[in-house]
Amino acid sequence: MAAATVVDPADSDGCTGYTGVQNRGWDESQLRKYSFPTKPIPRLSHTDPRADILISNEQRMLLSCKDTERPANRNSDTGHTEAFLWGSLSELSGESESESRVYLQQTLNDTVGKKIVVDFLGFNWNWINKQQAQRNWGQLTSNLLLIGMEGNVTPAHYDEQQNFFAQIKGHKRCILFPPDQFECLYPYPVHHPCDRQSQVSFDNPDYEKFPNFKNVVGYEAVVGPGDVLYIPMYWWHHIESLLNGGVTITVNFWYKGAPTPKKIEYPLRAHQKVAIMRNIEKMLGEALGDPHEVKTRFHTLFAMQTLPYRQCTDCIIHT
Ligand SMILES: O=C(O)CCC(=O)C(=O)O
Repeated sequence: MAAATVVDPADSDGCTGYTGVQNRGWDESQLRKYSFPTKPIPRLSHTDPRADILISNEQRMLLSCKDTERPANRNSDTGHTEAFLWGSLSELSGESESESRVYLQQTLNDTVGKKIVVDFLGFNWNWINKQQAQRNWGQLTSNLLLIGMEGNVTPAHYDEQQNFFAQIKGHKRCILFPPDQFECLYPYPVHHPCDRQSQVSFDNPDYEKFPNFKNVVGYEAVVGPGDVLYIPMYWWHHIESLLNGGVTITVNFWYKGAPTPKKIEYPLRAHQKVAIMRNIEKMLGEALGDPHEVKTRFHTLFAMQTLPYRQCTDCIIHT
């Protein structure tokens, strides 16, 4: 079994992993324990030119942008904003005394309340608009407001959009995996309701069913108020609100990726291969008229790929 999560002080990019143990507002005991190793996600100031390079290369990175956004719980003159957020959360749960977990995930629009909208407008839009323009990303499709209880976990999944993940309150541990680890993470089929999510339970991995999970290596960071994590399109992410860390609040910014280049360059990149496989899976499901048949057809196809060519053609002729 692989070693437990490792957090090195610096990584190969030469950037600092964590900015120091003191005053970071959390400690290792608040992190869940997993069987796979991780490396730190580089942490840079949003004014550092190396940040631009990493984002351009679609590499995960954490921006310390204390002035990039003004968190909801800091911005209000009256302090009512936080109370308002709490109000929304307890209304949603309606059972604040019970054991059950609640996680409010609400698209930011003008129904969320004036104070939140005003806070949201205080974000450093110059910076983020510049990022969007420089990378030729498409439109900002949505912002999700996430208000969660301590210990909440969002299981590993990937999105087909670029994501700036802005932490407002509390701390979250984010473990990212690049698209080339697709084979280690065993996503559900595209027609499944859990499409884009890993089938592997991180708490109790079934290595018989998912043997390549033994090879998985993550990149991790704990984000706190004022941090913005760049989660590149197609990168897997597992996110947990720290144990005993109180309520967490995040706002993400989802952007459509840059348009596909007219001239495709080879070798293809890992995320392009994932996109191709998704399209094939979708098309096959539609053509067969039953997504459940996709698995059988794929098995037959792959079994044929492993046969010597002669045997393979015999098999076609005889059936
Ligand atoms: O913060 C979370 O719990 C999940 C957020 C997420 O998956 C995302 O922003 O894509």
